[in-house]
Amino acid sequence: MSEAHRISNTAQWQQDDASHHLHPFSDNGALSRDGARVITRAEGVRVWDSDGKEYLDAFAGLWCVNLGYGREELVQAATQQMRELPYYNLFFKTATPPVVALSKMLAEVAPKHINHTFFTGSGSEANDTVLRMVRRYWDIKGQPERKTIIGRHNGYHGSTVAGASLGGMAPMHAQGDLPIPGIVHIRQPYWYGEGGDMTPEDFGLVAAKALEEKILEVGPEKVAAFIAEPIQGAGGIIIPPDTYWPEIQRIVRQYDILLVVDEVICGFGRTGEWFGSDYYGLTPDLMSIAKGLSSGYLPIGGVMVADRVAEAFKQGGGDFNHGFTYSGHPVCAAVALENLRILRDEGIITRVKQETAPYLQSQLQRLADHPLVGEVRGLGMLGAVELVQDRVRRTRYPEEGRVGTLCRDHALAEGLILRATGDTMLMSPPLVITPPDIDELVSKTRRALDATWAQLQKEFAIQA
Ligand code: PXG
Repeated sequence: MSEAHRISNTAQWQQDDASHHLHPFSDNGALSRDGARVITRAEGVRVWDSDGKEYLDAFAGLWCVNLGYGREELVQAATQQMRELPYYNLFFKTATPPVVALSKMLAEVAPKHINHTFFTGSGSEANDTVLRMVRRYWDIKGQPERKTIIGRHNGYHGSTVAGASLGGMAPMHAQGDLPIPGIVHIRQPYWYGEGGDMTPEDFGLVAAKALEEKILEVGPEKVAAFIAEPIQGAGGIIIPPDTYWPEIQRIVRQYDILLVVDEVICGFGRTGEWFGSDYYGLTPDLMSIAKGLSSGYLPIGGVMVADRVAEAFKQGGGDFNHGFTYSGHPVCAAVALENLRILRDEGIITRVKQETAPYLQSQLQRLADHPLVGEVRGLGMLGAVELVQDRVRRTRYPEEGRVGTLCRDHALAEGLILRATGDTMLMSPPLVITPPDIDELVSKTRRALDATWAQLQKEFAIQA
């Protein structure tokens, strides 16, 4: 730690932060007044703030620290690569050893028909790359009129112009005249929120058929691709009914449009398989990756490319005029490679599938009888607890997001980090979380729900 950091303290950090730092996805005015929480260190599944308070990080940073914090092997991989070759680019017919090794290893763990990766610095850059690749692919194929990409309402594909446009987050579209032309959206497969009286199976088919309807509306000869997360993460851990993905897969095949699966959250073990596509038996043409690729230790993302698309690029002739200074940064690649090696050699994903995910899901279901809880849903190392005012009618409290924020703050006071999307509490813990940590996670969540419930009862008593 530098001298300046050692003599600093929480109040000073908060003041300097408020004076000089604009935070992502934050109300910076409110944050300046309240003061940011300053996180100073981490180990395993836990982080500590600048006052020494300990938190169980049930959110793995931001859906990304799959291996947990403090893995010395990753520090060593970075240090060694920094010494040997801290930077070189991949343009002008150049490669570096860590990038070659990482590309090979990714091909080994990905579905069989996917054997190439194009590297980026983040998930957003991956999805910007998707847009360029998809359109270039159809150019090469002699169908340049195929330009339109179909995404989903409430999907999240990043915060750059193309990423936010492919995503379907209305508050993001409202800032910056998005989406850009050539991107349209269909409904999400959110049974609890939108399925009404339908069975999940029937609703899954209805939500999938929306893709076919949109393809016919746009004109099949103009549609280039469909992009979706296997399970919507930031949108609220929306797990599609079992009928959804098989029908989507049928539709993209019938109309010969590219299937882009955004694996930024679901990739690298989150579902108990290497990829969400493995879990659902999908055959994507492109997969966006980031986050768990390096467990968040360094920024790296990419687009994994199926053989039919990679071959077109190789045979199609000419340059692909796209890339970043930090495409496949060697230090990030070395860390990602070590991260994947550990995930594989320690059998972490198998343990998730066979032991810890079933345990997490069974324990979470114990929260379903809480008076605040409308639905508990989860899959793999993903869990969501949806808070409602009326459990029978599935109605929410007024001012959507307020109760979720209350609950999140009560959880923080308990020493538990959860994320709230609207009034749904989300968790996505490191894959290395153990059964005793899961017990702690669930009991702290229950205490946060109790405290939120007590507060709401008090408010209603005063109003009555
Ligand atoms: N795709 C998906 C599915 C994501 O979840 C991105 C792409 C973009 O990745 P980068 O590395 O550019 O951030 C993401 C990122 C939230 C939240 O509040 C989620 C993300 C990012 C920021 C906030 O849940 N996911």
